[in-house]
Amino acid sequence: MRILLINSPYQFRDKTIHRTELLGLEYLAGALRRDGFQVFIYDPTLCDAIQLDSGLYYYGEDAHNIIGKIREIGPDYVGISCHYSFASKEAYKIAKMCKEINDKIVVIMGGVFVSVFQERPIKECSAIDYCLIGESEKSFSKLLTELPKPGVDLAKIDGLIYRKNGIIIKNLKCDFIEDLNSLSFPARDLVDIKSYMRGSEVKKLYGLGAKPALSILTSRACPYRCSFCNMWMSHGSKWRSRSPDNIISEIDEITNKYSAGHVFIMDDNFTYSIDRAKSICSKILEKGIRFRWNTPNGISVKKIDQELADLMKRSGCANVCVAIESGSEYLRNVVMNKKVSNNEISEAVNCFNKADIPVVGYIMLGIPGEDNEHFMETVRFLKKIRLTAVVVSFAVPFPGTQLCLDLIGKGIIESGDKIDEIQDFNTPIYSTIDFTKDDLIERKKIIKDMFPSLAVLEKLEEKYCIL
Ligand code: B12
Ligand code: SF4
Repeated sequence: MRILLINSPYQFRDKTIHRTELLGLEYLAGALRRDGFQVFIYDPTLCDAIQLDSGLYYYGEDAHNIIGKIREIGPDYVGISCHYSFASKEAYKIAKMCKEINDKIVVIMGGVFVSVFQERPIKECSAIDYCLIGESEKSFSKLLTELPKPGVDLAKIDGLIYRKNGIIIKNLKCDFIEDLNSLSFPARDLVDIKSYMRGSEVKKLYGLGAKPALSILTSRACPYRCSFCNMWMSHGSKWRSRSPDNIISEIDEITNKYSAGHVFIMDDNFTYSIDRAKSICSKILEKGIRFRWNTPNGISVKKIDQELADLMKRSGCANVCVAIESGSEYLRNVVMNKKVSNNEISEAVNCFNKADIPVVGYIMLGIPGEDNEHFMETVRFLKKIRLTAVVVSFAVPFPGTQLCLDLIGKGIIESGDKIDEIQDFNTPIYSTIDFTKDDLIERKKIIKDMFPSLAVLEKLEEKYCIL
């Protein structure tokens, strides 16, 4: 059986190159290959963006090339990965192309967009045969094994969405992989890995600029439930970890076989277990693996101590991103449910400062209930702690989140479909009771102007990085 996994092209207003490897597809490919399937990965976004008449940029190859590639591979099954609303229309086009090429091709869609919107893609696109919710290494393999069997019972497949007699049926997603060490490493040999590594060089993503970079996941999921976060819909609510030895073997592979000099740790909550984080850093030192790393997805600052910060530094950490969100404890903890005090944040930032690790603070504006006094609390707090730079975002009401429910409750948005309006991340998609969209944009600028741009990280990397 030939399985083709395709990443969705997308349209976006920003002309930025986001080329980091697709860990989700590489993990799926690794799992399917181990289970005996012949797997191919195709990422049509690995080309220059084209400006459309609408002013948006199209990130993807043209239909002719995509059709040519699908024909060339001749798959029995096509798995389309779609993470974002702004990629969904292009994902549907690929599903239709598959059916036009050969209506026997079975089309399956997965990724964060499916995990969040669940039945919506299969309702909106008749060319999609199946959707799988959330982490899918096990469920995808099971689906491919079961489908050819006569009298197959689809009700057994975890997180599957399918049609039966014209009705759409959704199986609950319950089964998450407990032993992450049992997974194959991402199948980096099935993609043009150098293109992703070059992408990282070109974009100088996340302040790690000097060397080709790859990504790694040392754990999955996060047990917290911040009001704006929907990661539990993809990866569940139980934090699951790989063992330090398993992680070190992959880092060894990334740095030796693929010659990456930088590693992005993409976990949802890398520092959930401080002892585990220390043990990973100690193992890197013990094995003498030399590379630079950082945590662009942000880390939780609960329980950070000086020993961890020092170990991070010595093992090659070039900078950290910490999730602060707001200087108002009321907003951060009561409204956003983050449960992190200003004191914990200040102490963690101090530990990183002492270890000479530059710290980027993530700030969020547009949370319902935020007024000017809360905003000023944020400004005052940011003046008190020693951050190197900040990233300021506008809150996005992802369906399934408390934030989305709160905004619907207050009559600010009508439904979770509001995120369909996102075409860039510099424009808020709603006004709050206290702030218009322009007020929010102005406040973002006030905070950004308090700090140097992220480019400062590249200079600091060269100045401070010991490896
Ligand atoms: C790495 C990453 C990126 C990378 C690459 C993304 C990519 N295409 O893989 C970069 C830096 C480019 C990126 C950019 C953005 N990202 Co991003 N990113 C992530 C991050 C941190 C990790 C993704 C990952 O590798 N996960 C680990 C793998 C194992 O999980 P996975 O990808 O979900 O794949 C599993 C399942 O989804 C499923 N699956 C996936 N594909 C398929 C396909 C089929 C057929 C099947 C059956 C199953 C399936 O099985 C996989 C294996 O278990 C996630 C957060 C997260 N923890 O997932 C955010 C996340 C996906 N990003 C997000 C966002 C918003 C963005 C940006 C829009 C941010 C911005 N401000 O610009 C941009 C988008 C620009 C773009 N289109 O490139 C959101 C999406 C939110 C949503 N839709 O609800 C997330 C969830 C973070 C968040 N909570 O806000 N991102
Ligand atoms: S700590 Fe991060 S991953 Fe966990 S719920 Fe909050 S935002 Fe989501």
